[in-house]
Amino acid sequence: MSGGERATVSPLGRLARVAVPVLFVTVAIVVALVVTHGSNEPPRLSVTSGLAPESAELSSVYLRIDNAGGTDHLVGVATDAAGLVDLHSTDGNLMDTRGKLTVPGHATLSLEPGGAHIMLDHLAQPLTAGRTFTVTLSFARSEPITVPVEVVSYAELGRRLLPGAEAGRP
Ligand SMILES: [Cu+2]
Repeated sequence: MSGGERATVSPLGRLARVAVPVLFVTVAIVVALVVTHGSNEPPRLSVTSGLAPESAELSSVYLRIDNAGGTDHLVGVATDAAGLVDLHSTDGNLMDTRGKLTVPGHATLSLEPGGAHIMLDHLAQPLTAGRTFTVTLSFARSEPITVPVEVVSYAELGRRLLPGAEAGRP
């Protein structure tokens, strides 16, 4: 009998069981919104000039995006040099087309051999060493940025992007 009474929950108790978690969730959401908004500082991007290996058909663009502000996303790339431009990530030999690449806040996004890169297909004309063209990068938050890209031989690309390997450092 007394056991049955202990199992009985009063209407107020039932309300508390529902209201307390709802209150906690509500507070958590509000705190999350305030924190998110508080850290929502504008991105401050600067982009290095790019390098592209010479090719008659298919090439890549490597460059570095430095961000002295809040997070942004690289959402598109345009160039007259190619009919098809994509953002790719590389996992081993696998290239995946990506819709966007995150540019972390107060950090650098490096597009480099073996990692994420801009893929150029259906080249308007063969890319020969010494040529330059431009790419325009579009971002979710920042204004578009146009930078020059220099076409170099694969050997030169290695020297410029992998100086450690060239110098024989461990
Ligand atoms: Cu690719």
